[in-house]
Amino acid sequence: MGKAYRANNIQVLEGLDAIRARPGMYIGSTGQRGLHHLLWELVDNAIDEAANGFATEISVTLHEDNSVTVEDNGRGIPVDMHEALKMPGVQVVFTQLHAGGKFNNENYNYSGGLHGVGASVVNALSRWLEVEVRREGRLYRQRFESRYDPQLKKVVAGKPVTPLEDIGKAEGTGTKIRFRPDERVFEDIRMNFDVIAKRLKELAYLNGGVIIRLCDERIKDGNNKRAFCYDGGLIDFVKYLNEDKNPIHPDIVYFEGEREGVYAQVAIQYTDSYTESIFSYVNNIPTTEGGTHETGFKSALTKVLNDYARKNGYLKEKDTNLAGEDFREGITAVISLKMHNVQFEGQTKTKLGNSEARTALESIVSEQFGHYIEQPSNGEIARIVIEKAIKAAKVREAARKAREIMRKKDSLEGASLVGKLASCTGRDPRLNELFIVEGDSAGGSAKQGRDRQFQAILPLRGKPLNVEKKRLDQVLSNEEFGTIITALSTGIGEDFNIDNLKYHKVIILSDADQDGAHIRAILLTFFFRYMKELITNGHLYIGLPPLYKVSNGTRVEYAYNDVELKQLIKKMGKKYTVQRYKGLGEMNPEQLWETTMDPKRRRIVQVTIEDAAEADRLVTILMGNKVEPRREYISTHANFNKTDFFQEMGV
Ligand code: 0RA
Repeated sequence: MGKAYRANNIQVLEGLDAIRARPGMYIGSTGQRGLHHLLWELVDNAIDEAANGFATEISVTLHEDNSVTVEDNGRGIPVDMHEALKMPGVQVVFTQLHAGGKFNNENYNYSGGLHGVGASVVNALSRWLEVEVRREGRLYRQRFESRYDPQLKKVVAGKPVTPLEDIGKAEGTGTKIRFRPDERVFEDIRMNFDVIAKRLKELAYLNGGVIIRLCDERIKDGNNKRAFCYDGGLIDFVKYLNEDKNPIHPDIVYFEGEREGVYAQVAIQYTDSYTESIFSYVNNIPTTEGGTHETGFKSALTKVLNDYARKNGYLKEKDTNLAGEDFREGITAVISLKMHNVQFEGQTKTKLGNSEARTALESIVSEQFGHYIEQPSNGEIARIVIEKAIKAAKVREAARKAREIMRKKDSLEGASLVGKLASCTGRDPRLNELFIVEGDSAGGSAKQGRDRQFQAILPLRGKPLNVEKKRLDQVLSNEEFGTIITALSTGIGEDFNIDNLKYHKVIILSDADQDGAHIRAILLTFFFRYMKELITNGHLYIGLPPLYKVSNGTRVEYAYNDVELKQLIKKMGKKYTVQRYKGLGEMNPEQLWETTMDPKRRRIVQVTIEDAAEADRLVTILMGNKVEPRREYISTHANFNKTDFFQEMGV
């Protein structure tokens, strides 16, 4: 082995060791999320190969030993010698940080900073990794391991334990990578079938025509395989999102275009719903917080439709233009961008910041959608959309008046409008908490049991209005929601301003029964539809009350689930009594404080939106007009316990 080679090697190993020293910097965390990032990294590379027209099929296999295989039928990673590094291309890709063609440009932030960091990161954080490449009629293989070195007294990451070997003849081309996440790095190395299936399905929609397979060999009951392939791409995505809604025109509008290095695809279909469902992606990454591309899309959509409405007599000379939000009532749209030098901003780094994306979308949508709508055969769609918007504008005006009245009432009656609200004395919103409590009796206990310095209580009487079936003006004039909106001070919908939020923790507290689950679902739907930022900024929580009280004369303890109950009973000894709480109202103020409100002892779960498109679909199914899909959904997801419920809802 020559001197130069050794020198090279040392440098390489230091690179991978740096990844192991700070995994969080490369994959975000060493929990479930970070673990799955390893897989996304490899899937991204394969998708890239497919998106560029070199691969048609990608498969992911979860093995019994928790290793994972990602295979594609692309060109295969190059096997020839890298001149400067004096090692085969394959070895470069797996041992050099940021190696590989797509990382040559430092600013080419392909995927938002967390994944897209290179196959070398996967190697560094794996116990072992094996790669097979089929190219030019031959099969090649190389293996890497992360082993403990007793001399160095540490694990040396991702070291090649074989050279790249020519195994023999082979047909076709492609890359197959199998890796075992290292249990010395990750809290748990078991990947989640549902999480992976959901993301692969999304990728199949975003990359129309690519066949993506998933097989979980750890599942033995037969239902362990999925295959996704959507020749219609975004068109099929919109169809899927609207499956349980009522479209008001049969054809899905689709167009694509490229400007200033931004390639954009857009699919649109309107339904009779009152909500706006726009989902955008940049390089296959969801931009949940929107950004410049959505802004450009919206402004062009508004302009094209206003121009058309005026030209075709829907708007008279004296009429003012319709507002953007009017043209977006009932819209379902997916926007997918491919571009370089992506800048992500916002609280959760899911907001696109590139200004060229705004101008590109403005230009593409104006031209293509303008052209589409001008076709005489599309006059019917134009009429339907514009008439819906005119109706929406009228309702918006009514809602504005309702809001006006509420504001006046507000300033006149001050706190008495929120008469039911027991506010707190502290004035720092960052420290303050608002409990939205089911029922007057629980509300009463909460008011007495709380720490009034930072905890405010808002009791809800009966079931609130199901907002999914209502228009904004009806939501605003509803007493329960009116009170919540006033208490939070943020405004709602387009007026929503997170800076005015009076309580940085908003905690929903409902009973652990069917009714409580329904009330919680309605409240989640309300926040999801009208105050999404409350969720994306991490302010919304669900409080978990205990299910059982166990006492044995001397001690009283609480159990929050059946497993805990069993453990408690064991601990308590022979003589004990168990009380099952049927509702929050059964607890006295002290008990409610101890079990559910005291920050030191309570259990609360933060509500998050992992996948906005899926969350939207589920909210529609669970809260919308169509009864059949809901029945079906509930019967196929029979295990409807509390925690499952909001996981299932996707929020
Ligand atoms: C660099 C160059 C070439 C292919 C790839 C990378 C490649 C990487 C991965 C990772 C997973 N699957 C992949 N497939 C291909 C092409 C070199 C050439 O043939 O010209």
